[in-house]
Amino acid sequence: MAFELPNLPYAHDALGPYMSQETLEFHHDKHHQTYVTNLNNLVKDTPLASKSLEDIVTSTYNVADKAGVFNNASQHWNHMQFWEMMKPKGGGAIPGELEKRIKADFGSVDEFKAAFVAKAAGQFGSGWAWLVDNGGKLEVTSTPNGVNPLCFKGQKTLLGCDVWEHSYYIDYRNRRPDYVKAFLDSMVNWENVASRL
Ligand code: MN3
Repeated sequence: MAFELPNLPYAHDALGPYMSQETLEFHHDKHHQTYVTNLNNLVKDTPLASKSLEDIVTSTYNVADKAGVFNNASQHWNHMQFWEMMKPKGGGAIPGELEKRIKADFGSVDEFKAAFVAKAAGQFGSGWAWLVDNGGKLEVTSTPNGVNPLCFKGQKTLLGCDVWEHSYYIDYRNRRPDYVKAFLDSMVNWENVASRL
Protein backbone atom coordinates (compact mmCIF):
# COMPACT_ATOMS: atom_id res chain seq x y z
CA MET A 1 0.00 0.00 0.00
CA ALA A 2 1.36 3.37 -0.97
CA PHE A 3 2.19 6.03 1.57
CA GLU A 4 -0.06 9.08 1.55
CA LEU A 5 0.26 12.72 2.48
CA PRO A 6 -1.99 13.33 5.51
CA ASN A 7 -4.11 16.48 5.56
CA LEU A 8 -2.94 19.22 7.89
CA PRO A 9 -4.85 18.96 11.20
CA TYR A 10 -5.78 22.69 10.81
CA ALA A 11 -6.34 25.19 8.02
CA HIS A 12 -3.33 26.50 6.11
CA ASP A 13 -3.88 29.98 7.56
CA ALA A 14 -4.48 28.78 11.14
CA LEU A 15 -0.91 29.22 12.44
CA GLY A 16 -0.60 32.85 11.39
CA PRO A 17 1.03 35.16 12.04
CA TYR A 18 3.73 32.82 13.35
CA MET A 19 3.73 30.46 10.35
CA SER A 20 2.03 31.83 7.25
CA GLN A 21 -0.42 30.26 4.85
CA GLU A 22 2.23 30.62 2.13
CA THR A 23 4.79 28.69 4.19
CA LEU A 24 2.33 25.88 4.89
CA GLU A 25 1.23 25.71 1.25
CA PHE A 26 4.83 25.21 0.14
CA HIS A 27 5.96 23.17 3.13
CA HIS A 28 3.03 20.75 3.47
CA ASP A 29 1.52 20.68 -0.02
CA LYS A 30 4.79 20.68 -1.97
CA HIS A 31 7.82 19.69 0.16
CA HIS A 32 6.09 17.00 2.20
CA GLN A 33 4.21 15.72 -0.86
CA THR A 34 7.54 15.36 -2.69
CA TYR A 35 8.97 13.18 0.09
CA VAL A 36 5.88 10.93 -0.08
CA THR A 37 5.98 10.70 -3.88
CA ASN A 38 9.72 9.95 -3.92
CA LEU A 39 9.39 7.35 -1.16
CA ASN A 40 6.61 5.53 -3.00
CA ASN A 41 8.64 5.50 -6.22
CA LEU A 42 11.78 4.25 -4.43
CA VAL A 43 10.15 1.35 -2.56
CA LYS A 44 7.79 0.27 -5.35
CA ASP A 45 8.28 -3.41 -6.23
CA THR A 46 10.97 -3.86 -3.52
CA PRO A 47 10.74 -5.77 -0.20
CA LEU A 48 10.51 -2.40 1.60
CA ALA A 49 7.09 -1.72 0.04
CA SER A 50 5.41 -3.97 2.62
CA LYS A 51 7.24 -2.51 5.65
CA SER A 52 5.97 0.11 8.06
CA LEU A 53 7.36 3.61 7.73
CA GLU A 54 9.20 3.25 11.05
CA ASP A 55 10.78 -0.04 9.91
CA ILE A 56 11.93 1.55 6.66
CA VAL A 57 13.54 4.45 8.56
CA THR A 58 15.40 2.26 11.07
CA SER A 59 16.48 -0.38 8.54
CA THR A 60 17.89 2.09 6.00
CA TYR A 61 19.67 4.49 8.38
CA ASN A 62 23.39 4.67 7.49
CA VAL A 63 22.98 2.06 4.72
CA ALA A 64 24.98 3.51 1.84
CA ASP A 65 22.85 2.35 -1.10
CA LYS A 66 19.59 3.15 0.72
CA ALA A 67 20.29 6.84 1.38
CA GLY A 68 17.52 8.00 -0.96
CA VAL A 69 14.93 5.77 0.66
CA PHE A 70 16.06 6.80 4.13
CA ASN A 71 15.97 10.52 3.38
CA ASN A 72 12.44 10.44 2.00
CA ALA A 73 11.06 7.97 4.56
CA SER A 74 12.51 9.85 7.52
CA GLN A 75 11.32 13.19 6.20
CA HIS A 76 7.81 11.76 5.68
CA TRP A 77 7.79 10.54 9.30
CA ASN A 78 9.31 13.79 10.62
CA HIS A 79 6.73 15.99 8.93
CA MET A 80 3.78 13.84 10.04
CA GLN A 81 4.94 14.35 13.65
CA PHE A 82 5.69 18.06 13.06
CA TRP A 83 2.17 18.96 11.82
CA GLU A 84 0.63 17.19 14.82
CA MET A 85 2.99 18.91 17.24
CA MET A 86 1.57 22.34 16.35
CA LYS A 87 -1.88 23.87 16.75
CA PRO A 88 -3.58 27.24 16.34
CA LYS A 89 -3.05 29.36 19.47
CA GLY A 90 -0.35 26.94 20.56
CA GLY A 91 2.36 27.44 23.14
CA GLY A 92 1.11 28.44 26.55
CA ALA A 93 0.84 26.17 29.56
CA ILE A 94 2.64 22.82 29.53
CA PRO A 95 0.64 19.93 31.02
CA GLY A 96 1.70 19.17 34.60
CA GLU A 97 3.50 15.85 34.26
CA LEU A 98 5.54 17.05 31.27
CA GLU A 99 6.32 20.34 32.97
CA LYS A 100 7.53 18.44 36.03
CA ARG A 101 9.87 16.31 33.90
CA ILE A 102 11.17 19.41 32.07
CA LYS A 103 11.89 21.20 35.36
CA ALA A 104 13.59 18.10 36.79
CA ASP A 105 15.95 17.69 33.81
CA PHE A 106 16.53 21.30 32.66
CA GLY A 107 15.99 23.34 35.86
CA SER A 108 13.08 25.39 34.50
CA VAL A 109 10.86 25.77 31.44
CA ASP A 110 12.84 28.87 30.41
CA GLU A 111 16.12 26.95 30.62
CA PHE A 112 14.63 24.15 28.53
CA LYS A 113 13.46 26.66 25.91
CA ALA A 114 16.87 28.37 25.81
CA ALA A 115 18.59 25.00 25.36
CA PHE A 116 16.17 24.00 22.59
CA VAL A 117 16.65 27.30 20.72
CA ALA A 118 20.44 27.01 21.06
CA LYS A 119 20.42 23.45 19.67
CA ALA A 120 18.18 24.50 16.79
CA ALA A 121 20.32 27.55 16.01
CA GLY A 122 23.52 25.52 16.25
CA GLN A 123 22.45 22.83 13.78
CA PHE A 124 24.66 23.67 10.79
CA GLY A 125 22.59 23.61 7.61
CA SER A 126 19.37 21.64 7.27
CA GLY A 127 18.02 19.48 10.05
CA TRP A 128 15.83 19.18 13.11
CA ALA A 129 15.88 20.06 16.80
CA TRP A 130 14.29 17.56 19.18
CA LEU A 131 13.13 17.07 22.73
CA VAL A 132 13.56 13.37 23.46
CA ASP A 133 13.14 11.02 26.36
CA ASN A 134 16.48 9.24 26.35
CA GLY A 135 16.12 6.27 28.67
CA GLY A 136 14.15 8.24 31.25
CA LYS A 137 15.97 11.55 30.96
CA LEU A 138 14.69 14.44 28.83
CA GLU A 139 17.31 15.87 26.47
CA VAL A 140 17.45 18.33 23.58
CA THR A 141 19.28 17.13 20.49
CA SER A 142 19.72 18.14 16.89
CA THR A 143 20.13 16.04 13.78
CA PRO A 144 21.18 16.79 10.19
CA ASN A 145 18.85 16.49 7.20
CA GLY A 146 16.19 13.81 7.83
CA VAL A 147 17.84 11.94 10.70
CA ASN A 148 15.46 11.57 13.65
CA PRO A 149 15.28 9.95 17.11
CA LEU A 150 14.03 6.65 15.61
CA CYS A 151 17.65 6.18 14.47
CA PHE A 152 18.96 6.08 18.05
CA LYS A 153 18.09 3.21 20.37
CA GLY A 154 16.32 4.31 23.53
CA GLN A 155 15.24 7.74 22.28
CA LYS A 156 11.54 8.55 22.30
CA THR A 157 10.44 11.58 20.27
CA LEU A 158 8.50 14.16 22.26
CA LEU A 159 8.93 17.33 20.17
CA GLY A 160 10.60 18.12 16.86
CA CYS A 161 11.20 21.44 15.10
CA ASP A 162 12.01 21.56 11.40
CA VAL A 163 14.95 23.94 10.91
CA TRP A 164 15.34 23.46 7.17
CA GLU A 165 15.19 26.91 5.57
CA HIS A 166 11.93 25.99 3.80
CA SER A 167 10.30 25.92 7.24
CA TYR A 168 11.01 29.56 8.12
CA TYR A 169 12.57 31.57 5.31
CA ILE A 170 9.31 33.05 3.96
CA ASP A 171 8.27 34.29 7.42
CA TYR A 172 11.58 34.87 9.23
CA ARG A 173 14.21 35.09 6.46
CA ASN A 174 17.53 34.23 8.14
CA ARG A 175 16.28 34.65 11.72
CA ARG A 176 16.13 30.98 12.67
CA PRO A 177 16.25 31.63 16.46
CA ASP A 178 13.20 33.94 16.22
CA TYR A 179 11.31 31.20 14.37
CA VAL A 180 12.20 28.59 16.98
CA LYS A 181 11.21 30.91 19.83
CA ALA A 182 7.84 31.56 18.13
CA PHE A 183 7.46 27.82 17.59
CA LEU A 184 7.88 27.12 21.33
CA ASP A 185 5.84 30.09 22.57
CA SER A 186 2.98 30.25 20.05
CA MET A 187 2.78 27.11 17.90
CA VAL A 188 3.56 23.97 19.92
CA ASN A 189 0.64 21.71 20.82
CA TRP A 190 1.88 20.79 24.30
CA GLU A 191 -0.98 18.33 24.84
CA ASN A 192 0.30 16.37 21.83
CA VAL A 193 3.87 16.52 23.19
CA ALA A 194 2.73 15.35 26.65
CA SER A 195 0.77 12.45 25.10
CA ARG A 196 4.08 11.06 23.78
CA LEU A 197 5.61 10.66 27.25
MN1 MN3 B 1 10.36 20.45 6.18
